[in-house]
Amino acid sequence: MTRYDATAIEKKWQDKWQEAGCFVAEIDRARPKYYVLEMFPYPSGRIHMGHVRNYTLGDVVARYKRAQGFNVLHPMGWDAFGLPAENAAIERGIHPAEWTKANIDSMRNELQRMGLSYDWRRELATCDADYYRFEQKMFLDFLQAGLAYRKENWVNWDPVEQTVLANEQVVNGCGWRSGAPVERRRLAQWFLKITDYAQELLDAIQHLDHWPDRVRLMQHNWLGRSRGAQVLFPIINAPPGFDHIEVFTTRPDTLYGAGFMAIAPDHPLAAALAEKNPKLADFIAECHKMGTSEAAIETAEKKGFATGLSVSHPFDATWKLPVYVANFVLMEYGTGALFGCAAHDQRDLEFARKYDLPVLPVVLPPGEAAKGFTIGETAYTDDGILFNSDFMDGMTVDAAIDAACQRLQQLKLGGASIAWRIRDWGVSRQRYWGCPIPVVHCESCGVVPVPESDLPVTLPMDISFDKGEASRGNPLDRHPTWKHTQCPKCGGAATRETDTFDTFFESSWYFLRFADTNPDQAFSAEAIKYWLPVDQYIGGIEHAVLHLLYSRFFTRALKRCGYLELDEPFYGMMTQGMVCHRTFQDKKGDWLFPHQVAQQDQAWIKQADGSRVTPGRIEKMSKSKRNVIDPDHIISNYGADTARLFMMSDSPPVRDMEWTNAGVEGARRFLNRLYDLSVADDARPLADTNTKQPSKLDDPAAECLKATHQAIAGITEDIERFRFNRGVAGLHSLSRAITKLDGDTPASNWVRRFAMENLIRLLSPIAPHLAEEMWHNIGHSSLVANEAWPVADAAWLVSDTIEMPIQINGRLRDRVMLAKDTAAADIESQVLKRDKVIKHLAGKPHKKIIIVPNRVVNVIV
Ligand code: ANZ
Ligand code: ZN
Repeated sequence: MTRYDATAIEKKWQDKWQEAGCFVAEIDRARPKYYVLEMFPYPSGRIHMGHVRNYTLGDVVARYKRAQGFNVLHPMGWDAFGLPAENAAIERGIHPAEWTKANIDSMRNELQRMGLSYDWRRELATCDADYYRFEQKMFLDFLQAGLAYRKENWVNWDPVEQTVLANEQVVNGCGWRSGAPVERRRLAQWFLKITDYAQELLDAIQHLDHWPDRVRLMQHNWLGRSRGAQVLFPIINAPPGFDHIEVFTTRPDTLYGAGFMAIAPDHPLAAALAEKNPKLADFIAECHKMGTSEAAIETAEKKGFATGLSVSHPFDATWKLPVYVANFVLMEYGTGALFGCAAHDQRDLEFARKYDLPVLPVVLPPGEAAKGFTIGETAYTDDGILFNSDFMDGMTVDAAIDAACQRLQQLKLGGASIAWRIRDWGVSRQRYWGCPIPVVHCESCGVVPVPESDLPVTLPMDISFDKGEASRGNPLDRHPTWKHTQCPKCGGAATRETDTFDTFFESSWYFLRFADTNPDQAFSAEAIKYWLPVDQYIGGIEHAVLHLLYSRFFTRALKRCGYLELDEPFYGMMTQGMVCHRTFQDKKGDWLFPHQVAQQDQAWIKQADGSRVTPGRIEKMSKSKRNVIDPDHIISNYGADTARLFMMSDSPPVRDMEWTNAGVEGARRFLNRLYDLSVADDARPLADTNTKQPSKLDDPAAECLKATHQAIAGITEDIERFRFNRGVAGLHSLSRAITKLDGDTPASNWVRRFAMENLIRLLSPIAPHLAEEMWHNIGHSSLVANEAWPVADAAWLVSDTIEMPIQINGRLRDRVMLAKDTAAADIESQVLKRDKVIKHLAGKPHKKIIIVPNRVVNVIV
């Protein structure tokens, strides 16, 4: 067996594609467009197997669609702002820009070695001012449109790092890097009004038919629409400035089961009471030590502080309820206050037992008698019939909710209402390596937007990341001169905003920028109209909520500001599974890299000293457990095509896959076999490229021809449905059929060529370099990358095909393969289209066509 030289041929064909400009995309209204996009990477320095899988998936789709005749846009760029660059600066003294640029260069090189069909002219890095200048302008437009605002907010504050942490960066109440207990602080931050679009974003999920259901559900839950009621509880002994507490409830039906009121520690009423009550102030301070995330609040012990205040019940003014400040009430949800109904809410039940508050059941489970029904350790949260509830007695929960809302409205103490779980998007980060927020702060004018003509506001390059206390907090803020500027409005001294944007800001519109490389404009409406939406987006499930939701919002916000006419940016979405590998530990329990381990007999051993290795579970590749395989190593040893093929052959894209040595070896062996098939063999030659199909096929040739058409149909369907692993199995079958076809006859030689050419076309999206080499080996000077996708002849797909002789005036002139029992009308039209028939008719009209079913066709002239 020949071993083809992957390194040599892969580089050669990459250069040829480049020379021929195969993947350059330009607007061409004569062809349908197809925009395929993989989530762009953070330039961490090296690609990992997750990238290889993601980008191979996208490349297979892109190459396939191109062959199908689509005008394909397939771009790549870099999500280049972010924290790791600053950490590198702190740890290694290298400037974030330099570190990022070097990483981009090496990762670009790695991606190019994979032979991905990108239009590299459209490459972008979000840290370039030529990119972020446009988003500064967008932000100014958002400000003008009322879509961006500044507000004080509670944040997670890392006292060591001197920075705000996202909820996800708080682990067990401590900063993920510093390990210091997180504090809560009030900080003025910039927000984007995603809540304005909550209903629209929710409604539109319904129409995202080409998205995974799981992602749609996650977005649905993240938006978190709750229907319920808003209720006013008059305060009996109210401090000045307050007269009622407003709550949001999903269960107004349970109002007669109310046992207490609870308000958030950050509720204005709590703050007012704390001014005169030091114990309450202490309690609130303690609550603030807890993180702000929902998870932190869910898991913390429920605690309350009795304020001494009471409210009266909206349905019965003589009924008093005590008011608590409670650590489980979020200021950011609903109205920051709730009424507790212990019988029908588990959290309220625990709270009531702890503080000895009444437990009053008002919903009766089906089949229970009202008399003797009590609540033990579990609240009853299901449907039932109302009791102990005056005008609602006997109603179902749904009917009672409506009745309660009506009554509240009559009493002018509330009514039906909706609450959302989603909050406005806080985009401020106290970081250097991000896009500067283009506003200045002026003593006399307040917050003033930077005039458009002064954009971009660029980052200063002379920035210090010295170790030590001085390096904490935002280096931009400590820069000696950068922030000092003039107020654009009054000309007085002013300071620049030193917060930079959350990096999700950049990734919320990069797919729009890819459509247009114009240096003067973020993108033209025309380019967006042609290329967008992205037809197929591919990436990790970890972005199911934030990135995808922010992008959907951003597109709508840009529409409102007149940038484009588009609502949904991503028509099709695919989330790929993870690349996994077995984990290994040595005798000391240290993790080992797979390349340090060998398999001997039935056991695993350490290569260095033969000592025993304990194999662990098959898990997602991760540096911490060292179960990683370096893509570069695989590409150098086996070639990119092998890596690509193995990625596609193992399992369907949405599922996790296990990377194994045996799998890679198998992929490489298969490619070697295919290569061999393309090398000239005197005993099994290929017909010349322009040979016509022989009129008669012997059985083995017909069988191979049938296998070819079946492979074309099957693999096309598999790629359409992202069943790439099945498509690879189809390639295996076709290669077996070709191998089986022996002999040197006109029929076999013709079929052999036909089968080989189609095999190569079908292989080309997955193993594009080898496909080019094989195409060249069988005598073509064109590029398969430019070849059209084959179409199967339906006649060969039916399991029962027959060969029908065609006679013209009783003389045999041609033969045609037809499905058994093909309808007479179909036979007629197929026969009359055939070259030989047309030739023999010589322009004369036929008088009639006699068909003997499944036997013979006779055309009478
Ligand atoms: C009374 C009640 C009775 C409630 C009952 C539930 C069951 P969802 O469904 O997630 O929207 N709530 C309201 N505001 C809150 C806040 N700021 N922090 C914490 N909890 C709050 O949750 C709505 C329910 O969560 C509301 O309905 C309220 O408790 C509580 F048998 O009101 B309910
Ligand atoms: Zn001013």
